[in-house]
Amino acid sequence: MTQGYQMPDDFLWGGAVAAHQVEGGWDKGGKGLSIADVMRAGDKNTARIEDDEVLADQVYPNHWGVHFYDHYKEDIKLFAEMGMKAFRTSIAWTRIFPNGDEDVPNEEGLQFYDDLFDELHKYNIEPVVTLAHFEMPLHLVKAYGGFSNRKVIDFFTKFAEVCFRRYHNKVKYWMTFNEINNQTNYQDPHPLLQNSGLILSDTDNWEEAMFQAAHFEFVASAQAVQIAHAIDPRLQVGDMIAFNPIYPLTARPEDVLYCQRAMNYRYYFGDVQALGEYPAWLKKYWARKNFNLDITPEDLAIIKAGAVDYIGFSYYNSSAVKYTEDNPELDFNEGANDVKNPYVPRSDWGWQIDPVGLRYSMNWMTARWGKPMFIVENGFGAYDKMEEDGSVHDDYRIKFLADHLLQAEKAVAEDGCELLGYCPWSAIDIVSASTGEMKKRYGFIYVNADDNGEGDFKRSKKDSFNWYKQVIASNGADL
Ligand code: BGP
Repeated sequence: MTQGYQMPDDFLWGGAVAAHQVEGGWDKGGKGLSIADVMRAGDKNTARIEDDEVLADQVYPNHWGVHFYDHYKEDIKLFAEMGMKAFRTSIAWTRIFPNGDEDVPNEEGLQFYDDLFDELHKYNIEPVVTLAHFEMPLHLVKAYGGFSNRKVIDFFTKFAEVCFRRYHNKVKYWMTFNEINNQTNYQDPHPLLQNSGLILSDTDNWEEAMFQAAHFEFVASAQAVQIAHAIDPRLQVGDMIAFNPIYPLTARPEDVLYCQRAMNYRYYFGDVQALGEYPAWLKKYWARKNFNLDITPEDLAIIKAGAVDYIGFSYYNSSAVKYTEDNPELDFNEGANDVKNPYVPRSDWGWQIDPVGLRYSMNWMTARWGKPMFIVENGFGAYDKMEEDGSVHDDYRIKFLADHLLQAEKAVAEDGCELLGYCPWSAIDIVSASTGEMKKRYGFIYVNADDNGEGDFKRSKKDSFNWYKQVIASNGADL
């Protein structure tokens, strides 16, 4: 056992999932089709394949998830047994507005989340809710082009307002867009996975399209923050940033400068959402690239007035970069300058495992944004093996989580960073977002199902279940 630090008394120990990866019930309760519902499974380490409709002969893992839609009571009971004080999930936009552009929300969808939040409160578990976790209504993508279209701001803010009004007495902690900065990966072949619903084949300049869509999301997010505060000043609305620190491979000044630029590029999202302003370097960058973005003075005023209350972030890995001669302007150049860091190991999916990077990241964010933080994802995707007697010995996951938690606790106890809570990914095994696999498991609770949705979906406690129970009971001291 590792000796950790006790966290503050009101620390939110929890677990996280996202609606589309856990619920299933894709066509139940009046739900519409979301972009997640047309994503087929990929192979290991490959992106999922997006269709623009559901094809009869294909497999779509999000259609069943892990049947949480029908089994959430059983699962929440297990979360309570672990002692969880918080549970992060998302509201599937298409349960509330099946197409995204209706005038009236779907009551059956609203009722589902009322019941879910009530069930959590029965056990004193605080819901932590993301509004858009890779779940845009497919209709908004096909009919409007997703967030490339300014009109989609209004559809999102209407959805947000309906949720805040309905649930403000049940949900205090909100986030607007999950991992909003992951769209810097848009050259990857899975654009629909992200929140903005951009279809890259329709654009000849992916980068300009990305900046434009991100801008409309910033406006939508900042408006949502203001709406939440007007409805109920107790509400806390965060952004959600995928944080993986980028290191320079060496002390060569060009490597260090390149690294700084890569960090600026990847985390300007946090600058805009936390500080309410675009950084100066970015305006120069757009000018140099001749980008012509639709950004009005009114938009900038909304962004300024809608800064977030806290920084929600996911942390899985770190990366390293190296200057290359073919990039003399030191422009951010996705992938091309990424290199292996010789000092950190990698997971079976190639993700670099770096607990110390979490402490570094928390200090970096504190210095840059000066807001409380909330770790809303951190976890280890691995192949788990169920033994004959039903046990799962996931000591590698326990080690990963203990190592990371220790660093997070040091950031709080020794460095003075403010951390609201810790919701590791994932509370229970779910469908992988990037590959659609079930065999890439993250949970404390094993779900007996395979990549094709075969199995009885029975829940079993892994060793990490009991470990996390002890962590929570000791308030972080026994890791
Ligand atoms: C984040 C997402 C989650 C999640 C997690 C693990 O990017 O917010 O939805 O799934 O990463 O990723 P994966 O499932 O691809 O292993």
